Amino acid sequence: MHCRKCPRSAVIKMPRHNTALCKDCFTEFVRTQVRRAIASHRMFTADDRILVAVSGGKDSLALWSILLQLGYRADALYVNLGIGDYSVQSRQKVQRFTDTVAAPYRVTLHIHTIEQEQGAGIRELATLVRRPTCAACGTMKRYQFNRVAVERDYDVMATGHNLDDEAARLLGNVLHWQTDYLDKQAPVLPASLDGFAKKVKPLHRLTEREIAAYALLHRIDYIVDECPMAKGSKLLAYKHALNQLEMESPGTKQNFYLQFLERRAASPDAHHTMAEQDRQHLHPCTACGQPTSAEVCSYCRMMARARAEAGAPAH
Ligand code: Q46
Ligand code: ZN
Repeated sequence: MHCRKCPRSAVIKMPRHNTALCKDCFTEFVRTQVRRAIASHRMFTADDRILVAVSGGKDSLALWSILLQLGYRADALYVNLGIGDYSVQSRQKVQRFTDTVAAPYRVTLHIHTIEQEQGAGIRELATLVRRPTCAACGTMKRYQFNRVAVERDYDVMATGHNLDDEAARLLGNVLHWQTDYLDKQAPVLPASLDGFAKKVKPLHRLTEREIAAYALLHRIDYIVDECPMAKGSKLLAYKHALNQLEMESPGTKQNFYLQFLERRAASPDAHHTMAEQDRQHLHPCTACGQPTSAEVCSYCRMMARARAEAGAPAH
């Protein structure tokens, strides 16, 4: 099988683009998709300081590596969730990547360890506050990423969400007509008010398979196992369903998600409305100062409940 762009041998077949590419042409394809995402959604510029949320998985490490190679100033934050062996291994992968691939760029890796600061891992914390682990984890990660981005003065926070993640989330939101979530599902969430970091998803045009191939071809050593708490999640079921459709009809995922974005962008004042809504509904949490629509943010409520349940004095 030959590369469709040059005489070399192809290393990957890409049915959704009806093509096959060699390592160099595929690398260029991946970088072009990222550049396109950054430019068309005005995610950041070469002067901006970016904080990449890394988990040790292929998406976030590939994202960090691509941004550095494209010449962006990108540091990273790793939140250690304290989930047994999974967290031990993912922490090692992140550290190794920082010490090897990222080292020449003189980056900073920030680490937040939940067990150290909260006295328990995310599973124990979730049990204490009687919430599903992934819900508690989502609240925790959102809070810590936003806090570090704002406190350390980063211009923007980047996550490794890919096309499969976004299409699966869109499918879930559509199936349940979660219109509030649909409004918020964008590759860019603006820093609508003080205390809120701008959030971007530069990999949203690339599939999970393409990113895995990129990581493999560029010898990015990542944790292959999913977080054990992801087992049985709805999102995985939606991804599976979309993969079935994609096999039958290549391009389905991309059409579904990218056309959703195009249609929404065509509706007047889409982003303005989102920022405006935030300004109207959000104000500083009375406990920590981060933006929230309630008096006290969900993170502070969760931690207050954990302290109460553990019998420690709330503060
Ligand atoms: S890390 Fe956290 Fe995910 Fe693990 S506990 Fe659930 S939400 S599955 S992206
Ligand atoms: Zn708070």
